[in-house]
Amino acid sequence: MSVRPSLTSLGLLAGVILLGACSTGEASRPDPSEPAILAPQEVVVRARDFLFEAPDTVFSGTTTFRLINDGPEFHHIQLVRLEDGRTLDDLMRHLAERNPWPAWALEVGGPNTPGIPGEETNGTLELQPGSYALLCVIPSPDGTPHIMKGMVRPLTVITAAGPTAPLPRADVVMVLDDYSFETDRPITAGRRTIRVENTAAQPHEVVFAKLEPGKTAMDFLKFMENPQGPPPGKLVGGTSGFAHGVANVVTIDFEPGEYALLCFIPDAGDGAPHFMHGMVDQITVR
Ligand SMILES: [Cu+2]
Repeated sequence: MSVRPSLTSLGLLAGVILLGACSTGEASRPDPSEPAILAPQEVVVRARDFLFEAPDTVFSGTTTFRLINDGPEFHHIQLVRLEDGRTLDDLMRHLAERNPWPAWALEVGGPNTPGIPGEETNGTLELQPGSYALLCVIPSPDGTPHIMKGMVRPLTVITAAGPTAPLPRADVVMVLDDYSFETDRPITAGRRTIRVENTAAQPHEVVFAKLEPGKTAMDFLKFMENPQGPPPGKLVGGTSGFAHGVANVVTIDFEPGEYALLCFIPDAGDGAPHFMHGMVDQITVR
């Protein structure tokens, strides 16, 4: 089946810091005159070859997905919002008939794969009430995307009763475009929260890989194509593909060193992964 660009993407991502609830230590009564400190809803998803363990229904509003990968293959959550009353069955039928990716399945991101099975990544985004699907479009070594091995799961989002949290405050804002990653300031060592936006018409993602000393982003890409010898880097987090107008917030523990930034989304024009169009970058974290 012809899975469109983001379906052959390899996404990745890491931990998100939540707004912690304020603890007074005393059994004090909430003061209605003070605004409540709201934390995002947290949804834990476990992935393994080849399925998701996840709730069927969650509330709308700001939601942190924590993805734990039990492996052994890499797995991410490519979240899509199904519009116009469409269902996951509709999407799978549409793709099985080799149609192009439908406009009614909007990519909204989600955490990309933890670097090593057993590790965890996070991604925070705003969910609107409606019908969603969790997909894993990372390919197996045999080239078959996991979505074709049954790694799909529906998710129903119902309206939250009260107010919901804002997106977590970001240390750095990153803007994705055709075909670039721009940040408003350098990413420094430590646990950093990054708000990622997409200003392009087509979906993009950002995948972070911590490079081994002396290795480059190109070394990492070559290894992904043909894994031989010791890995030149390690996937540490990022977003899955998301459309224009969507924001994802990710938190990653950055160590000093070199990092590769990668987008694997297939191009809307020629189908080549975006890194082939130059959407690959290397940054130094100090
Ligand atoms: Cu891209």
